[in-house]
Amino acid sequence: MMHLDGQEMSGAWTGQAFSLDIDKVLFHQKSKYQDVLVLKSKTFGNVLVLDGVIQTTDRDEFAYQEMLAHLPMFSHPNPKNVLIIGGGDGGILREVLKHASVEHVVMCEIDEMVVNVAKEYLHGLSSSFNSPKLELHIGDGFEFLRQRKNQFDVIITDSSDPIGPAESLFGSAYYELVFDALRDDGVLSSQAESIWLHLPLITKLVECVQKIFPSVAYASSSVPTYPSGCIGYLIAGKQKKDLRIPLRSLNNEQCKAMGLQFYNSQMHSASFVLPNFAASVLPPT
Ligand code: SPD
Repeated sequence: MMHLDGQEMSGAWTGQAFSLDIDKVLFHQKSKYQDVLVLKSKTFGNVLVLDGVIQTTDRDEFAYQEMLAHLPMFSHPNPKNVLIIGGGDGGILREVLKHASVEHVVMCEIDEMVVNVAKEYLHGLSSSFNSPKLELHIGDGFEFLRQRKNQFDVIITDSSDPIGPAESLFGSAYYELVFDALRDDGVLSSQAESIWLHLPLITKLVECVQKIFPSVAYASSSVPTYPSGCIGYLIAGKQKKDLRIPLRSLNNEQCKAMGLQFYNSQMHSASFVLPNFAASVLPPT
């Protein structure tokens, strides 16, 4: 639970707490689904906290948004139709729209309050909500997927942790729906927790997705304000291929033109290289 004094504690990472020096509370209300809090911090800008857990901060948001979005986008030959499940702060949308091939982005976010506070307090993240390419649905991502078959090139699950509204997005029933909603060469990415804290959960997730998708890989990157300072990304494809090698490489100029502060082609491949303590536990991919 993120206390108003800036301490983040949770049963999902017992015995440790991350803390931020807080200037003031900008917004605090209970939505239909969760506790929604926006803080102004002294050194990380504005901070979005859902059910007591930091979701994003102005200062380090680009690391997570760029990796979760561009790992699958650069693993697809020509992504035109993209679905974002969750992602209500708008950061993944912003990154997906940097790809000129993208024609249409559907976002299904369960909690309208998250979209509204992002528009009000997280301007860097929410800058793309007025894109004519966006079709925004407020509703349950799991239910939304039931009606979509063979429609998307890339599906990105930008969820909170698997306690609360995002719980249904971590099981095999969800990944079967994602499989059906993707086209034949479709690729997915999902927020997949931290190797320092959640190896049993990640193992279960990888094993479950390997039963459904022929290609699966697990990447990880640093994000200072996530628990233990890192977070993982599950990537899977409907065709057998090496997801570690991006299909399009970027030079420095192209990275600059896309406004990329974290993702580059070397980072793409490197993020799948895991330290021994994690690689020896996770199923081989
Ligand atoms: N432990 C927190 C994980 C949060 C991941 N989702 C963040 C949403 C940012 N767009």
